[in-house]
Amino acid sequence: MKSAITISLVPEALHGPFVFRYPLEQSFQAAAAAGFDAVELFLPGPDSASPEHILALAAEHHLSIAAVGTGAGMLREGLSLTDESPSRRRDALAFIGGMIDFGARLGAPAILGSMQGKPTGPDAFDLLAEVLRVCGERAAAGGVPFIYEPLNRYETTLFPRLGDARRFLLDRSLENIVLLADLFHMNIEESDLSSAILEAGDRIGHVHYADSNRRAMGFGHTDPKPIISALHAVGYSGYLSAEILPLPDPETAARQTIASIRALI
Ligand code: LER
Ligand code: MN
Repeated sequence: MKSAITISLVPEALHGPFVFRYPLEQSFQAAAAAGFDAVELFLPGPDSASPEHILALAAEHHLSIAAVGTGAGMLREGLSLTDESPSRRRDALAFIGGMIDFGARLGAPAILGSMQGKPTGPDAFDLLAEVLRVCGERAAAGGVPFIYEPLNRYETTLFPRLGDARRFLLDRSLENIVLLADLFHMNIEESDLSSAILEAGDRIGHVHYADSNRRAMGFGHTDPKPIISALHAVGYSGYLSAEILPLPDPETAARQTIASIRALI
C-alpha cells in the first residue's frame, strides 16, 4: 500500500477535509517533505491547472497523482449527476467528464463523491446506474478506473455502505468502477470496518485514510490495525490517502498520517 495526501485549491472548500491548501508548487513541496508517495488533487475544475504543469511538479518532487476529486462541481455550481432536471444532469455529466479526462492525462482516476447528489425520486438508483456506466466507459477510454464513493447518510441518499454499493455494481453489471473506502464515512455507517472491507473485497480501489473524527489516523478512536489487515487480506495495494482535516495544522496532520502508515505497513 502507498501513501497519499490531499491538496485543495478550491476556496469554497475552506472547511473541507483537505490538508495542504497552499499554491500548487508549495503543496507538492510540503507533501514530498512529509514523505508521501502521492497527492490527491481537489481542484476547482478540469481547466484550473494544466496537466503538463502538474506532471512536471510531480516529477520534480517524486510524487504520483493518486486521484482527482470532483466535489467542486457540487460545491461551486450545485451540480449533481442525479439532479431531477435533465439539463442540470447534462451539465453535471459534462463537468465530471472533463474531470475524468483531466485525471486520465495524469494517470489518475476521478472520484464520484458529493456529485452523486441526494436524490429522493423513484428513479434515483436508475439514474446512478446510468451515470456510472457512462463514467466507467469514459474512464476506460483514458486507461483509468472510475471511483464511486459511498458517503454517510448526511451526504447522500444513495449508498452509505460499501457492501450494498458492491452488490449494486454487480447487479447492474457496471464495469471499470471501483469503490472508495472512506474510513470516516464507514465509521458512521458500517457495523464493523474490517468486515465491510472484507465484504467489498477486490472491488475496493481507493481508501480515504481518516480517523473517526476525520482527523489524522491516531487523533481519534479508530483502531487501524484490523483495517490494514483486512485490506491486505483482500489484496489491496492502492493508496491510503489522507482526506482529513488539517488539524492542529497541516504539517502535524501530515506527519501523524505518515507515522501511522509507516507503523502498520
Ligand atoms: C469526498 O471524498 C468525501 O468524503 C465527502 O465527504 C465530501 O463531501
Ligand atoms: Mn472521502
